[in-house]
Amino acid sequence: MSGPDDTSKLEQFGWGPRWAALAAEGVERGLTPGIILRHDGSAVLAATPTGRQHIPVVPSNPAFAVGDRILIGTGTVDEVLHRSSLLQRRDPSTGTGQFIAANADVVAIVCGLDRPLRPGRIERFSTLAWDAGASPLVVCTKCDLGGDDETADFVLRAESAAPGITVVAVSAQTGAGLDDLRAELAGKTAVFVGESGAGKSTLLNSLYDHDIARTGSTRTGDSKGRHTTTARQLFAVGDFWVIDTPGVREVGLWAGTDAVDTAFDDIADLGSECRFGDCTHDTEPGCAVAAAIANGTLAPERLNSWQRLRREALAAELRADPVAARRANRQFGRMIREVQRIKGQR
Ligand SMILES: Nc1nc2c(ncn2[C@@H]2O[C@H](COP(=O)(O)OP(=O)(O)OP(=O)(O)O)[C@@H](O)[C@H]2O)c(=O)[nH]1
Ligand SMILES: [Mg+2]
Ligand SMILES: [Zn+2]
Repeated sequence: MSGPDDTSKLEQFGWGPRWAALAAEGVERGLTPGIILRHDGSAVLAATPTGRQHIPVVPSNPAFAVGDRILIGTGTVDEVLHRSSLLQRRDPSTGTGQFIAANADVVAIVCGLDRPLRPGRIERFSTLAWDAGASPLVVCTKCDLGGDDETADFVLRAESAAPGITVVAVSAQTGAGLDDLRAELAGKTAVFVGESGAGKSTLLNSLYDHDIARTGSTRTGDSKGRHTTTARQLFAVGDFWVIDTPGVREVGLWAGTDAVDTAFDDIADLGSECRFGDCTHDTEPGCAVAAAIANGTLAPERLNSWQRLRREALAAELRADPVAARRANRQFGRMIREVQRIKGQR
């Protein structure tokens, strides 16, 4: 029998002891725990102990995102439980932060081999991931379309855009690399981001081994997608979870400068050797970054991206409310990055 205390329907979507503890006090007050599975703007679909429930979004609700663990009162979202991460981007229409997903451990940046690799997107999404308090992961998909050399070159270019970040090459069509990806995601929640048509939903379906998400063909000629996925949605896929998202045209930065430095830790490391502590690596004497570019160990594009993203992050920081939670998330991002670095040294 399933009653309000039976959380097995929630566990299926990643509910566990941590969430039960955070929800306990609210549940005692008679609130129902839930997980937001889908957000359609005016309503959300939530998993609850008694099954799925559509909940209208009303202006007095706290802001929430797919993946959020919530407490439901009389048909409305009363509370959002403290998040472990929150992925946001700058909303191109309002210029402020827009929630993409909550409580994801991994931001999987999906790049299709049928289109040019855009390092700028990888840099932007990994910055957003660190800012969110999640780890970036690059997934190069549609590898069946390229030969071994082409795939290796694509992966190499992805690695240069995201030094130190894991890059997995897969094909949803042949199944190549899927087990590597499953191993990366085991026990975690990943949010799939990337251009429309990159192959996010198809990849989700192949990982699940059944069609659970709708996919669409790309335009012939330029391989552009048709914005098939229209809402963010959380899926349970065996021993991990995936939040599929609609492809976005623009990845506006809504992140702190700390997150930029975490994504560009090659520059941050070099920067610690500059003569001036606040060196902008522009025209200052004794600049270790300029020296690395001169001797060919750092690509000049890397510095250009860092400068551009830092300016954008600074603007976002000035606009954003400096809520303590965001700061805490960034510190968490730095910490996991540090742990990964130590692991990489072993
Ligand atoms: N050859 C090949 N084609 C693929 C692969 N993965 C996806 N595709 C094709 O790429 C097209 C777009 O795939 P989708 O999964 O809908 O792309 P999406 O990233 O979810 O796009 P949006 O929902 O619009 O953001 C479809 O025609 C897929 O069949 C793959 O591994 N190999
Ligand atoms: Mg899709
Ligand atoms: Zn410098």
